[in-house]
Amino acid sequence: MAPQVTAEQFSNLKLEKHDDGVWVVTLNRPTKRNALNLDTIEELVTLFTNAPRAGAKAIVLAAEGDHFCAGLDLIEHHDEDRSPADFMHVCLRWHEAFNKMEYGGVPVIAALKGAVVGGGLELASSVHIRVADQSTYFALPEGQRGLFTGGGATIRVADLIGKARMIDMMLTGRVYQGQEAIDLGLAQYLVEGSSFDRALELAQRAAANLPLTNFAICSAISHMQNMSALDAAYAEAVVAGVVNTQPDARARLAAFADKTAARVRPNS
Ligand code: 1HE
Repeated sequence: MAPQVTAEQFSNLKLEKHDDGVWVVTLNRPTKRNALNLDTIEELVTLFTNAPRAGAKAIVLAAEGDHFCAGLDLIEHHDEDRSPADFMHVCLRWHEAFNKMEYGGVPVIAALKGAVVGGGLELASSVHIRVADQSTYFALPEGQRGLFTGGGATIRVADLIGKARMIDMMLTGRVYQGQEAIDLGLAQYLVEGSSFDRALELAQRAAANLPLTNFAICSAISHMQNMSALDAAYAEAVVAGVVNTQPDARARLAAFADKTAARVRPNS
């Protein structure tokens, strides 16, 4: 049976489901700059574990307030005075949430603004498309806080911008923003207006693809990056065997053949 996902299940996230299958998930601790406490991480695990089988066709990850996410809840971390083992388990829950996002097969598009820092950048780097606005800035302040990344930055941020830049960000507190951040790969879009509006538009476009195709795009590519080239090529052939013969694709192929389907054209 398909799992039920309802807005009432969450208190640190807002959930809005649109008729076209686009879900808007909003980080909802603006007074704490959307810092990630353990409750929020557990809500992200629940949401992103169940969303693929609950009918989500694309998800916009947005944020209340002026900042996308201030990373680890430093106050909770200070108050809890965790043991090494406790914090290791906290990090494993972060990985659970972020892996569900990256490997879940549903396109996730982040509408960034303000601070995307520390664990906030780890969260953002787990989604498939990042849209930045003019206020967005990226940093890894762990170095200055006496901490280290624990939510996947060593894998995903290093993958986006390279290890040398990541090390520099952590050692010196370097901040990236604007076109430079885009050029480095921290986000794919930079907008003049609202990152949310553009993220929603992109989500709507992605939601119009066949779900099985999106599943492959938003799961298989990440898995294949973890494989040897030989195994990845094999897996690609198997995935394409399933996706490219799906019955639902036949109508789209027929539309191309009878010339009713849109052609690919350069941007005007
Ligand atoms: C927080 C947090 C937080 C704000 N944990 N409560 N991340 C950082 O090192 C970033 C820390 N935050 C900041 O640098 C700034 O707060 C911001 C640049 C994000 C926003 O600045 P501003 O001036 O708008 O807000 P503020 O006055 O600093 O904070 C407003 C409130 O949010 C205040 O709470 P209040 O109850 O006193 O009103 C802050 O305490 C609270 N707040 N950020 C808890 N992060 C798996 S390992 C991951 C490791 C990391 O992520 S380390 C990086 C942590």
